[in-house]
Amino acid sequence: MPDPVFLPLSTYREFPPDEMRRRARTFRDEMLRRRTVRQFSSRPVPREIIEDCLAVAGSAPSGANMQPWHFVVVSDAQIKRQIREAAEAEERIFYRERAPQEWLDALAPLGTDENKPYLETAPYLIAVFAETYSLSPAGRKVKNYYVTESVGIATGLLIAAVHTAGLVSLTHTPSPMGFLNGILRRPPHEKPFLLLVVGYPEADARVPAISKKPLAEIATFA
Ligand code: IYR
Repeated sequence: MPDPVFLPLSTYREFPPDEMRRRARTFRDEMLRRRTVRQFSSRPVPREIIEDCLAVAGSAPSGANMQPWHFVVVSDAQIKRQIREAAEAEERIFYRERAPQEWLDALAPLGTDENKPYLETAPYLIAVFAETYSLSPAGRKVKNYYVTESVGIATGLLIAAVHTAGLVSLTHTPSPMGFLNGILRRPPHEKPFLLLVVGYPEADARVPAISKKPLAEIATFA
């Protein structure tokens, strides 16, 4: 093994405490405005916006820096239709047969059902894949570590970037979603992680009356 190479931490910026407070608060307020949306406009979104958001996702920390993710950005109407049809087929079975009553009860406040028109309406579907292993340039299998954690973090950053850009997203998890490998021609060692629907909200979009837990409920200071 070659010796590790270290470089100066040239990208770090320290801020005076007041500015740090202001920045943390500003980001908090910005992120607390984020809502998951299920009514999308078909208004187009420039591809560069999506590229920048994906670069943010790709900046995520990952196990041994393996970056075990792959993002497929779908804007083609035919592929979107194929994805909608396959997702709705799975969801029909989910809502009518697979989901236990307890799960259906938990979903009731969201008002979701098997119809997923946004999979065709929204300008972009970003399919996030998790690479169970990577391939070296020579085509050899390289083990990945903490794949779920890594891809989850990258997806979180992607959602934050999309929101910061002024767009909305929906984390959609048709279950099972193996059909994405077929439609998007991804190899079997790439597991579909979720589908992020991205675009502008419909002009009269409505969101469920749900809220986030307060800080005291989600955090403890020891
Ligand atoms: N995948 C289904 C059901 C669903 C499940 C959970 I957990 C949600 O938070 C929302 C929906 C669907 O997309 O409708």
